[in-house]
Amino acid sequence: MIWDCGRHRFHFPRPVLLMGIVNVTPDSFSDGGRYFSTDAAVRHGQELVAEGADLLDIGGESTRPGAAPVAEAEEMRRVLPVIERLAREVAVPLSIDTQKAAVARAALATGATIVNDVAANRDDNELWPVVAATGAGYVCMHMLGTPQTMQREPRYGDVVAEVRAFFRDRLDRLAAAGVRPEQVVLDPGIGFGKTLEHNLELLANLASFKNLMRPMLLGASRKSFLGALLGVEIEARLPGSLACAAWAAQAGVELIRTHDVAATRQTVWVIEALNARRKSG
Ligand code: HH2
Repeated sequence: MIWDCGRHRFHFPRPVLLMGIVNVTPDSFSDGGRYFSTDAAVRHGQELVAEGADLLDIGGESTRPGAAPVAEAEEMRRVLPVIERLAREVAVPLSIDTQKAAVARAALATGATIVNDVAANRDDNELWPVVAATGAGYVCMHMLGTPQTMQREPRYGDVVAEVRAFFRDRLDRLAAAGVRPEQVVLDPGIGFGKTLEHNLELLANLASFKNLMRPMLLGASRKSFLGALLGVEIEARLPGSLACAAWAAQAGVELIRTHDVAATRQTVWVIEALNARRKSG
């Protein structure tokens, strides 16, 4: 399997790819405000690469439940200088975490090669022509509703079946919009319109998305379902986040989005070293 992201290309199977998170926001749920200046964000990106990040995901708008939407010009003001500098200073592919076509277009022109779309559930998805025209990589994430509405009593009949049907539908629509399947990575969107039970069901059944024949991305890092499950605040969610990373790596997930690259790198290395020595039968 291949993932094409502009001038970068990944071949699978290969060791799990770690996507390090660079939030250039004042209000992100776990690290809001810490990397809000361009300098701090760039430095953080460099540190994550030194820790072993294979990609960086740069976002200028928080998607936490109830987050205030950010105007297009402000989002660009936050992320473009960071992307411009990181594109010069690190060798790994850069992803833009945005819901806006204009921000995606500008980010790709500035040095990003992947669009991370948490709003892939929108019917009027204006990002797709941008992704088709540029050949960028595309992360297609499942969300129920919008960040403003998603945690208001989310309901599913069978969350795993519904997310799988969503992926199938989006792969068809993306192809119709001119986005090649090789550009697409699928993400079940942990915490985006899901209860604790929904998140656990999705995690427990990650392997059931494998037959869609596209790489999978998982973002569970420090998320509130871990707080609900374990009764711990954000600063104490690393062990739970690493358990999810180990579980995902074992289930064959190709990309893990994380705030804690060094610790996640160690975790997946152990899983990979053990899998490489497993005797069949
Ligand atoms: N989670 C967050 C943001 N973007 N993108 C993908 N593809 N998958 C995810 O699970 C995902 C995502 C939320 O995490 P974070 O960026 O730390 O917080 P915030 O949105 O508050 O900035």
